[in-house]
Amino acid sequence: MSTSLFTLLHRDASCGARLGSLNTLHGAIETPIFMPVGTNATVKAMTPDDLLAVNAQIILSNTYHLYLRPGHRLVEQLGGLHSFMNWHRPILTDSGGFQVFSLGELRKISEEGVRFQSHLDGSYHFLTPELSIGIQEALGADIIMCFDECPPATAEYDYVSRSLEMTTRWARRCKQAHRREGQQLFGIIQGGMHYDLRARSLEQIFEIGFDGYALGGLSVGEEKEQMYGVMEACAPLMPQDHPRYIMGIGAPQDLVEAVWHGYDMFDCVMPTRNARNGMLFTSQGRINIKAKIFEEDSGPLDPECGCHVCRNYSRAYLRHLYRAGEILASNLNTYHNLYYFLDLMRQMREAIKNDNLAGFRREFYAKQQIHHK
Ligand code: PRF
Ligand code: ZN
Repeated sequence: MSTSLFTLLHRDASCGARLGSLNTLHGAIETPIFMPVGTNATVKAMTPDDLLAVNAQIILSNTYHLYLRPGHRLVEQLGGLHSFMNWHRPILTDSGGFQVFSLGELRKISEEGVRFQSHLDGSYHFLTPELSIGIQEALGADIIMCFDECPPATAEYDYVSRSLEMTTRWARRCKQAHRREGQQLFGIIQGGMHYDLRARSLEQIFEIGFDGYALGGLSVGEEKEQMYGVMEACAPLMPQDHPRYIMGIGAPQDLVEAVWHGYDMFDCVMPTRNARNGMLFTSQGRINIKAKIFEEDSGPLDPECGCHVCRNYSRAYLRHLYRAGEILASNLNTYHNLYYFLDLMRQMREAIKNDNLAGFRREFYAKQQIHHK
C-alpha cells in the first residue's frame, strides 16, 4: 500500500489538472479517465467488443446488484467477474453503500452495518463493511471501494458529521478485512457540502491509508455551484501521489470542471441511461433524437464525431429506430454517447499534455449550446 501503482506523468501549467497512469492486475489505465457503468455485469446495450471499439479502458460494476443476483459465490465459481462477463480490462466495483442508501424505506443503518430489503424479491439482508469487502474480493475486481454512508443532500450538519465519523470507522474495518493480493482498495471521503467536514473526513481517511481516494456524496441533488465548490475546496487537500476519484459524476461540463481541479477518475450512468431515452451528447450540446426536426435529417448525429454510428447512420434513421422502439436504437445511441464521453476524456488528456486544458475548457464552453429540448 505504500508503493503507489499510480504514476503522475504531468501537471498542466494552466490549472490543477493531472495526467497519470494507474497500474492494475489487468493492465494500466490512462488518467483522467471515465468509467462506463456496468451494474449487472454488463454495460447496458454494449457487448465487450463494442466497449473495446469505443476505447473503454476500465468499467465499473456493483456489489449490491451482483450479490443479490446472480450471487458473488456463483461469479467466483465461474472464474470471477472478468471471465464471467468476458471483459478482460480493468474493473472497479462500488461497495454497495450508495446503492443500499438509495433504497429509502427498505433499509436501516446501524454501527454494525445496513439491514435492507432486496429490490428484487423483498428478502432481508445485512450488509457490513466486512461482507462488502468479501463480496468484492469474490468478484475479483481490480479496484474495490470501502463501504460508506452517503447522506442525502438534505441531511443536517450534525447528521453529516456523525455519519462521516462512522464512514471512517467502516473504512478501518474495510482495510482490516481486505486480504486479496494485488487488488486495490480505495477510501471514500464524505462530509456533504460542508468544507470543514470534508477536511476532517479527508484527514481521517488519508490517515488510514488507501491505494486511492474518492469523493463520495456529490451529485446527490445539490446545485452545480455547490458541487464545484466542494471539488475546489478538497483538491489541494487530496494526496498528490494517489488517484483521485469523484463517484457518480457527471455531465460533460462536470467532467471538464473536475479534471480542471485535478481529479482523475469518474463514473456515471448518464451516457448510457440517457442514450436509452434518446438523449444524445454532441460537440454542439445535447439533442433529443425523438424531435420532429430530425425527421428528414440525412446528416450524421455529430459531424465532429468519428464513431461508427456517426460515420454510418443518419439522424433520420436513428430517430426512426427510437420511435419504433427497436432494440438497435439502444445499442447505437449508447455506443455514440460512450464514444463521446471517452473521447472527451482523451481530448482532455491531450490538452493536459500540452499545458492547455485552460484553452480546451474555454473552447468547450464556447461550443456547447443546449438545444432541441
Ligand atoms: N458512495 C459510494 N458510491 C457512490 C457514491 C457515494 O457517495 C456516489 C455519490 N454521487 C455515487 N456512487 N460508495
Ligand atoms: Zn458518434
